[in-house]
Amino acid sequence: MRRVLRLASITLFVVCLTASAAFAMEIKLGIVTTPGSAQYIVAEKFKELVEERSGGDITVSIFHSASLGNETEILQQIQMNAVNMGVITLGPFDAFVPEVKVVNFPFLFRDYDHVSEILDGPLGQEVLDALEKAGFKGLAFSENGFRNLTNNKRPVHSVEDVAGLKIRVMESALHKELWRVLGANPTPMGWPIYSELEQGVIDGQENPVSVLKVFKLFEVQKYLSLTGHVYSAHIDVANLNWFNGLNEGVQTMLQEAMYEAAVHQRNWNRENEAGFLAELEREGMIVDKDPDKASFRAKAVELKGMDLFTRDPATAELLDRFLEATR
Ligand code: EAX
Repeated sequence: MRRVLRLASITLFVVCLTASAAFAMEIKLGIVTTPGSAQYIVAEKFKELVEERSGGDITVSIFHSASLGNETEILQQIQMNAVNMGVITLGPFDAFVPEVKVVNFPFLFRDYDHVSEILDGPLGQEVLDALEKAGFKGLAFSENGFRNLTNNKRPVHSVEDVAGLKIRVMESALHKELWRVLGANPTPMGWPIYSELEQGVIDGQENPVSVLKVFKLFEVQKYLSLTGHVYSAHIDVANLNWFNGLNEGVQTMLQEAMYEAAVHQRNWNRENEAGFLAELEREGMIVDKDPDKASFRAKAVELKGMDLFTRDPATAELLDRFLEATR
């Protein structure tokens, strides 16, 4: 009987192997930005690793440059599994899962090492797990980096200089409230925003230096202040049911490949940031490298007591623990 069972299990093993060799799958992955961008670098590395590790059985198709719509629309398509995966800026996740916004709390992290320590640890994992409520499997955090203010009206050194500036913000309640509290006139808009800046529909915007460089915003923005007010992550996600329906070996492979792709991209961003900044200066941007961050911070902390963070108890509680851990 033992032998029969053993034989049966070997046969099963061989059948499974054969089945997996014949297994072919296309993963559709959506991003809003263009080749060369932070999100694209994650997507490209993920594709390379998955195709290599699956011996070509799994292919990854990258839908980029907003061919699927803006980031909110891509998230909706991932929820319906019309698209399986995405590398999406954290801002637009607000509307789907309130807790996620704690990562965008202003002046939360000291520097990039601090970011990795927290987001690769248990608190980061809690944020990824919270996404399941909205039907997303959170796989990893990649990044745009620390966001900085640019505008065409005047140099901004302290928060008083922000008064009345018409600033484009991401489609996120947190970003809108933040810029209102800082004294600006915030206008939520999806990405891209080059022509709105060029036409002067808005005075300014805020993004990490990699974005200013890759999207040539230096052509349409004069003043840059290194405010570093919000750490801008992407969350690398999949449709939860689709992901859970894959066999365990494939799940592990995808999870590992996405984490490695994310770390690869974060390193790219961090290693290149000083070079990008030098290029922005060469292109003629007037850079304030040491703005009065304390003046920004003093106003930005008001967000903690606002509806945005107090309305949902889980969000308020998670923010407290993030603030405690990053103090
Ligand atoms: O990745 O919308 C934004 O400002 C994002 O940072 C943009 O998608 C660049």
